[in-house]
Amino acid sequence: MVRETLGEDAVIVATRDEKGGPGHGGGVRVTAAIDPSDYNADYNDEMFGAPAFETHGRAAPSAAETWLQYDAEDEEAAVAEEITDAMLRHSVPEDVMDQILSCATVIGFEEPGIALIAAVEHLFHFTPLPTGKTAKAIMMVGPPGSGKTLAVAKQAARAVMNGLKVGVVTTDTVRAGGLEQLQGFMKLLNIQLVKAKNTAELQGALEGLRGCDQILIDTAGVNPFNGDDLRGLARMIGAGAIEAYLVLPGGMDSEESGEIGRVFSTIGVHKLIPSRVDIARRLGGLLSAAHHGGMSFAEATNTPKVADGFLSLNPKNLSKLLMPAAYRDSSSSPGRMDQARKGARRAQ
Ligand SMILES: Nc1nc2c(ncn2[C@@H]2O[C@H](COP(=O)(O)OP(=O)(O)OP(=O)(O)O)[C@@H](O)[C@H]2O)c(=O)[nH]1
Ligand SMILES: [Mg+2]
Repeated sequence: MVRETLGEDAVIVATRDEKGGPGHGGGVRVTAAIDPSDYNADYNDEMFGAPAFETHGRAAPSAAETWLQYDAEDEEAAVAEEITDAMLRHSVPEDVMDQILSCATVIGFEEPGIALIAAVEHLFHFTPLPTGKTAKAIMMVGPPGSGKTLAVAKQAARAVMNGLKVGVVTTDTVRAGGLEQLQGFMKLLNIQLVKAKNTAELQGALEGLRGCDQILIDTAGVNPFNGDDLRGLARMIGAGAIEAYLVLPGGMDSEESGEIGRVFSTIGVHKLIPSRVDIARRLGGLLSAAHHGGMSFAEATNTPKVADGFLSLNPKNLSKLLMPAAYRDSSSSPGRMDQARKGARRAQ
């Protein structure tokens, strides 16, 4: 019925059972939307008259009240609408948006902020970078210029501050300037930088740093769509006990980021460090990378300064990045967080 009324591109944003409807003691309220660019004026206006109002980029017909209702008071629809707006602003790809929306709708909170936290908690995983001694070396990988070296420096600085013995290796030995940049950071931290230009040298370096609490590995940027680059990196990851983290900037095209996430996951990268979230207006690409690569969010970088460290990521922080307005008044009420957690579990 929605398609008949609004055209093929209409989407159902929310549905709700209504008590006391005509005939059978109940009914279903459906809230649907279309993009204004998809609105077929001739077709729709002929049937229902021109749209009575526009709601943040979506139009709804005015005369479909018999079965299709838009009610500004309808909290559930308002929740779905606010989350939809945020997802559209961040260019979240449709498949991820659908999952977030249906999850938020199933959970059924009255507040968009809480519903989004619950949906994010249900759909994504979060594994912060280790802050203590680790059995596996931490390797930063990703496309050129994504923020790998800065992430290594931030992690090294934090580990040194925590009193850990840190070893740092770089496999980025060819590119002009690559080495000097990290060497500069490491000098400040009083860490000797070890160079490894191939898998055998990396194995030797890991062996030599066995006594360290944490070993960090910086790598050269790779083209995710180049088989040789990818195979070379896969060999490096397989050189020893290594956990690889994909460092990927926000603000990239969502489809592109999703594909990059998927490609890196095929070579055993299952953790994601979003970078440059301070200079990105659209974070949909990061959700897409995590979703399509089956990756867990580690921590993010949101400053170019080593000493500022990472931005921790959890369902609440990520939701705040996506929809800041929803959290301005609600601060961090622990009761609400519990509610969101229960909701996420219910959805499971
Ligand atoms: N504002 C801001 N700048 C960042 C962030 N992460 C990285 N940068 C900057 O982005 C640039 C590239 O960062 P690098 O850490 O050198 O990136 P990379 O992945 O090591 O680059 P390649 O080794 O060339 O592949 C540097 O100027 C960083 O300071 C961030 O979270 N916020
Ligand atoms: Mg680098």
